[in-house]
Amino acid sequence: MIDLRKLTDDQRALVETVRHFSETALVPYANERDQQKIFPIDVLAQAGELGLGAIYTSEEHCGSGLTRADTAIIFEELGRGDPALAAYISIHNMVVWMIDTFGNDAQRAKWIPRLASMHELSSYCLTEPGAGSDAAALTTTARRDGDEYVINGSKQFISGAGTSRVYLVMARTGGEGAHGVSAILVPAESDGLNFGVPEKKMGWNTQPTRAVMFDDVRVPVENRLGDEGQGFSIAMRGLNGGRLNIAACALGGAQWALEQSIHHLKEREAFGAPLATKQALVFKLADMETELQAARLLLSRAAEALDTGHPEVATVCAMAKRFVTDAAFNAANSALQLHGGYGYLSQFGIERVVRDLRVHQILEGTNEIMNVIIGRTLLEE
Ligand code: FAD
Ligand code: 2MC
Repeated sequence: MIDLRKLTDDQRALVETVRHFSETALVPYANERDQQKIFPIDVLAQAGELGLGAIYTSEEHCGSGLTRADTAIIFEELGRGDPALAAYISIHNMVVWMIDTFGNDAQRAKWIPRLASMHELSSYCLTEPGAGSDAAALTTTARRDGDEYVINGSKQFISGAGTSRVYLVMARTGGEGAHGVSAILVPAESDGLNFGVPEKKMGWNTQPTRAVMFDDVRVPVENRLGDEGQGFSIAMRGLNGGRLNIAACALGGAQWALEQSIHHLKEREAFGAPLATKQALVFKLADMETELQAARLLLSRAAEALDTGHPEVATVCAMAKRFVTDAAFNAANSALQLHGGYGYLSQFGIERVVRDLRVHQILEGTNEIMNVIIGRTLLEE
């Protein structure tokens, strides 16, 4: 659990507000939303009213202007309530921050107020059917035609697709490799923009995942963020923070599963005494708590690296993403074991958290790719 004593007064107030939202608007409904595959956009609008649509976007441009350290705390609290929905809020925040950081005044004025309120939603479109981990191999093209780009190709696994009002699309405007990519905002109403059927998934059922197809989609050149060729770098810089948020959501889910396990071991009796009298089981709780505390420390160190512009920020964020999401999944899986057969039943919510957390080891860069990034830094001269 986040140690409230270590927080500033402002951070403590923030945690209390977000915790209340998480406990009232997310926890009680997470199981049903998972089972019915409900993406609760009304709840997202409530989150927007609390300032959760543009958490680390500057206040000057309608954001909440919070630090990445504050953001990690917020996503842990949201993740306690519903890791999958929290993760969608994280992806939306990543897009809004990218518009704020790399957009011009007109783009900020047009998009940020409506996205910050979460009455309108956004999606981040990097992955393609033929380019996942090797993202710089993407083949979706944006051909310049006068004052417009004509976009053709398809994106795979896009969170929020079909519901979002705007898609931030990484597309090829130049030659091969990372430097031929640009980041372009594509409004939902664009002609030629189509969506695949909602994917059937192991988890993350409280937000939709669909393919996005572009068939001669025309958007004005003014929809491009930054210069031509900067899109890959913009996408990666967005992901540094995104990886921390995704990790924080997983940490929150695991923390909730740990709390449920403590309660269960105290209440459940076997062999004439509560399970909490069995040292083997208490050792498991001790391991979970220790791993999660270590994860929280690494996460806060990486958030600080983003806040202070650490020169190796990409590597520090990769380490945190890898370690925290592995620790969180393992803790949630242990919680399932500690609950015995009840852990396997949907009504207790533990199996949902295990299913939801599994994908945090895969998306926003797989944990193997995080090791590629860390390994490269180790071998640099
Ligand atoms: P691959 O790249 O094919 O990898 C397959 C396996 O090979 C993995 O284990 C990988 O780690 C390993 N591997 C690949 N290369 C190496 C290497 N060099 N060294 C070692 N191991 C390697 N993408 C978006 O752009 N936007 C979204 O909103 C989004 N949401 C998603 C939501 C869900 C539910 C899912 C499942 C995915 C989402 N993604 C999204 C895509 C996600 O980022 C990719 O699935 C992920 O980056 C991995 O790409 P891939 O699936 O093509 O796997
Ligand atoms: N931060 C800042 N800049 C970065 C960066 C990072 N994390 N990663 C790469 N860059 C820059 C890099 O510095 C280089 O810039 P320059 O040439 O100007 O110096 C440029 O980007 C190209 O980088 P590389 O030369 O490292 O490119 P390469 O193709 O070798 O590998 C790799 C890049 C594997 C690290 C990248 O493709 C990657 O992160 N793959 C994982 C893909 C991914 O994370 N997908 C997530 C999709 S979103 C999602 O899942 C959601 C749920 C939203």
